[in-house]
Amino acid sequence: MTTQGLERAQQKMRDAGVAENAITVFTHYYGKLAEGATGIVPESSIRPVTELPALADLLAADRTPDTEALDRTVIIKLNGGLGTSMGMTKAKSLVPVRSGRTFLDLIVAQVMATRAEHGVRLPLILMDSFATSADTMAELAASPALRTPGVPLEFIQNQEPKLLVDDLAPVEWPADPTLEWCPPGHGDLYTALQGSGVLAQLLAAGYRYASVSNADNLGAAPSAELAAWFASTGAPFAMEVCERTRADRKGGHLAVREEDGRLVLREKAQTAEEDEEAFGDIERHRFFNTNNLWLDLQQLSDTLAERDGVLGLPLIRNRKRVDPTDRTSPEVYQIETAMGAAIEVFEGSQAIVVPRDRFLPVKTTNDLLLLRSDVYRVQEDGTLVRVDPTPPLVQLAPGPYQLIADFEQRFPHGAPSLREAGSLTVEGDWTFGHQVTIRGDVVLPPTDRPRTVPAGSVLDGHSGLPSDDGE
Ligand code: UPG
Repeated sequence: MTTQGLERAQQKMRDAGVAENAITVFTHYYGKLAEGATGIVPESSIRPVTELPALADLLAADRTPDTEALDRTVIIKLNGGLGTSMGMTKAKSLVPVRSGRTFLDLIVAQVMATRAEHGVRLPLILMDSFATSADTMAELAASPALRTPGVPLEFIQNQEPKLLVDDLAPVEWPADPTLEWCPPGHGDLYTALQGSGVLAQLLAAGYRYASVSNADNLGAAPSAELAAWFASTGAPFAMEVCERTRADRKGGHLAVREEDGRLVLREKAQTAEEDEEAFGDIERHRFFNTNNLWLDLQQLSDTLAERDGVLGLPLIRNRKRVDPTDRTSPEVYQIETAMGAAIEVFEGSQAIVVPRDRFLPVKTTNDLLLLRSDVYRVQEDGTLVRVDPTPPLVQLAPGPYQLIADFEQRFPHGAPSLREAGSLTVEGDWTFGHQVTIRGDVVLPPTDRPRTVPAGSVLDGHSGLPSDDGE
């Protein structure tokens, strides 16, 4: 039954023109899935990571970074996701962050500024998907100076068939055949780099290192210090981690595998129900993956060659409906892998604790509001500086604010001033007028009709409700 399912899936991939190395990788994971693998990493199989080197200490001990390593580095941004949790139909990186400048504009500014400062080549390459490529390339056409000779601006990640939970056959969904496919998660980076030929191209052009990060993390600016550190270690792979805080409920954490003492990454999706408490224990598992990674491209290429293109990252089995909006549609598995999980694959992988400002992810409209507010200042070089040492906690009601279009409508004049806020909790449907200021802890209560926070209001924890302008 499953052999037939596998053959049909492989054929479907060939017919769609998927690269052979991606079909080999898919076949590996299909085998794991058919054997009943769940990808779960039990708490009993790992122990906490207690000590790691910190960038801050290295810098204190060190000198001005040598820029030789940076000149052999390429910047890769993961840009394949659509921001579906924010209701987007294009890449999240195309959302305006500040003064009409998008994530992508700021990423380009960061790269150009670093090139100018250090006199380095520093190509920018995006890992796009079929869903994000056209829009992203259209936007980048406005920055011709970004191009680096001999290096493409993007490579496209693979796609694979969703598999029926019942018999692991590729699902058929004639109502919308595009829903029969899914991306294999960002662990596909390695397969896509190899299959697209970009890995070989970069090595041939004399590049040795890649600094990879999520396009939605504007904190991951190019770093000469980290490039120099990574090159000096000779390690094949390094992960930038941050100390977890109570706010970090999502994201994978680092651990040591009991069996062989290797560093491993455990994602939420790989945690058994009975281990959820341990997963969330930030004193036990102190470090989380920022998804800012450093790769030695030569060692990556050698390892891929040795293993027929299969790094063997741990599988993430994602159970969904073929049409996520239709609860009666068949249940499917999507086989995924996480890019950071490669930490366990390479002998001698490293992890380094970086300051929190290298991790500025935008996963929700709460994050976006904060980034758009006066809590952050945009610098000439495209980086964001936090002006307020303790940023407020923003919690917007999912109904009116979760989807980006609804969110934009309710903040037509941009974000309110949040510099003096402790927290902003919006429980109802409130539209914010021009130049609203939030101080202390403010809760806007549920509403029975859409309401307005009048222009120029100053709300503080004690002032009560804004006087509605009657809309
Ligand atoms: N992405 C792709 N292709 C995919 C899936 C995702 O390009 O197939 C991109 C996506 O556009 C985004 C980035 O990858 O820019 C991250 O994707 P996301 O789904 O937001 O990742 P998370 O689930 O947040 O988790 C990653 C790591 C986790 C880490 C966290 C930090 O897996 O270990 O803690 O990022 O934000």
